Amino acid sequence: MMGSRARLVSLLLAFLLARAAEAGGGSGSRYLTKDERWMNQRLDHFSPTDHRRFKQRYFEFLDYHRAPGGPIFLRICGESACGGIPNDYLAVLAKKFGAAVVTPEHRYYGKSSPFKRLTTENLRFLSSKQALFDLAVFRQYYQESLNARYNRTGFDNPWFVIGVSYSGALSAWFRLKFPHLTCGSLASSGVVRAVYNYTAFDKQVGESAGPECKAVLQEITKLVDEQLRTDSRSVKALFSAQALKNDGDFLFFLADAAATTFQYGDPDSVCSPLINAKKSRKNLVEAYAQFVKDYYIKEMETPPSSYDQEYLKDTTPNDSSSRLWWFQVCSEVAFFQIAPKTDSVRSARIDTRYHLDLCRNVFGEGVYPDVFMTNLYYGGTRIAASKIVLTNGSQDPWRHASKQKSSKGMPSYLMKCSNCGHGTDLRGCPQSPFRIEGDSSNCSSPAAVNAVREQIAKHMDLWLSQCQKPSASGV
Ligand SMILES: *[C@@H]1O[C@H](CO)[C@@H](O)[C@H](O)[C@H]1NC(C)=O
Ligand SMILES: *[C@@H]1O[C@H](CO)[C@@H](O)[C@H](O)[C@H]1NC(C)=O
Ligand SMILES: *[C@@H]1O[C@H](CO)[C@@H](O)[C@H](O)[C@H]1NC(C)=O
Ligand SMILES: *[C@@H]1O[C@H](CO)[C@@H](O)[C@H](O)[C@H]1NC(C)=O
Ligand SMILES: CC(=O)N[C@H]1CO[C@H](CO)[C@@H](O)[C@@H]1O
Repeated sequence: MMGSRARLVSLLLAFLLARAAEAGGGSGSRYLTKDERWMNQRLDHFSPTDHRRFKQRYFEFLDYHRAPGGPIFLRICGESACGGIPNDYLAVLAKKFGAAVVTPEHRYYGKSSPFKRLTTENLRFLSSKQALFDLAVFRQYYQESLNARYNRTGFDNPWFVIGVSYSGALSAWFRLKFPHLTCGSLASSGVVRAVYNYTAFDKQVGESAGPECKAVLQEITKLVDEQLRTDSRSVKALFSAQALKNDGDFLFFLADAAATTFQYGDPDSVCSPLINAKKSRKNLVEAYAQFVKDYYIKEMETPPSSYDQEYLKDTTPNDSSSRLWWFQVCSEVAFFQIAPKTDSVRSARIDTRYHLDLCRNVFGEGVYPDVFMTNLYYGGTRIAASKIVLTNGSQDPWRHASKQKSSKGMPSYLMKCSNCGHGTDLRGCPQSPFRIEGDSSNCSSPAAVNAVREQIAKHMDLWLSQCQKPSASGV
């Protein structure tokens, strides 16, 4: 597949990992498997009259499975094409527990789209609620296919759901809505709380950068804002982003480029060159442009065009994930990464209006996120579930949308280190490029990460052993 590896990363895309793995090619060991399988999925789980179906892609990996009774890990794929099952820390856990790993692709993304044309009308079945029901149906389908393989009926293996980022939220919500279908859940950097004006994102970027780097980033923001007013063509050209006609799209692209480094545990890549430029009195905007071009555009393979609202309007794009995730943002979860009123790192022009205008421009009148209803449905941080382990990385701007306080049956762990970011428990440090088995040795505190991994394994062990096998009758 062509295109970016990190496109629209701070929209929360967890797919950096998958893309990085894909880009590696050849080696094969970056994926446990890439063998596609298919099931027939129901298009609308909530309509009594619409019985249409679509093809949903999935992957299975049985090499470590202690057959026939061993656990099954349902690794949830989120807001990106799902090209296989990555060989990250979950592989270590699967080996340890003798687990099978199965991964269905999220509806609409990658090869699992019910429609060729992604018009707003056709996107109406794209929601977390439909996706959760897909997972439940898949879980039953897969259990039955495994039973058929072992020539048995009514048997239920112990299941455990796992996800990172948006799929981390799905993992927690799956345990909430379908507790009879899983023994427990791991919600790694799981954004279980939909947030409308997500100012905490930018605040965390500033904190993760530290005072010196933050001050330089703020100075650059000021300079770019000025240059946009006087000569927007040349400042955009400096960043190879002249295609972005809308200043908001351009500023969002610039903000994301820096945020990505903190989110994925690589803060030096932006802070070192900028602090050096500041010390040697070099042109700061030029220094930032160099970083954006070398790191974000080239290394992370993020084309500026993926921020272009004109591109997002395309209903048959080469890479659909940006449009699809924006639809979920604009209809369900918002996470508008706006500038805080004071002391922001990003431009103050990235505000609520910018996001609402984008939603209307790209998807049409009437598409805006009802965050209140989303949190009413799932509970936000007051999610009333059990047997969910939540993990977060200290430098990750997304952790403020997760549940960072433990409560009964739902332990929450924070991994603290200078490069602990999004999904560090499964991905190690930095979180991109991809590390086989989520190597934690380059985390600034491997002990902090390994301690949380031990807790995950402990809870998995306990909850799998406590798992009530629901009787086959009645399901
Ligand atoms: C499957 O089970 C049935 C009923 O016990 C038995 O007759 C049949 O031989 C089994 N088939 C295989 C392939 O084990
Ligand atoms: C889409 O892919 C085709 C063929 O790979 C390419 O020629 C075209 O430029 C791409 N379009 C965009 C908008 O990236
Ligand atoms: C979000 O911020 C805007 C101002 O930027 C304000 O008008 C709006 O009321 C806020 N919405 C919520 C839900 O906090
Ligand atoms: C860890 O860091 C060292 C020193 O910077 C480097 O040589 C090594 O390749 C890194 N290991 C991984 C797995 O990234
Ligand atoms: C269990 C744990 O480490 N909880 C911490 C998570 O992070 C918040 C701060 O954001 C702390 O207050 C909690 O103690």
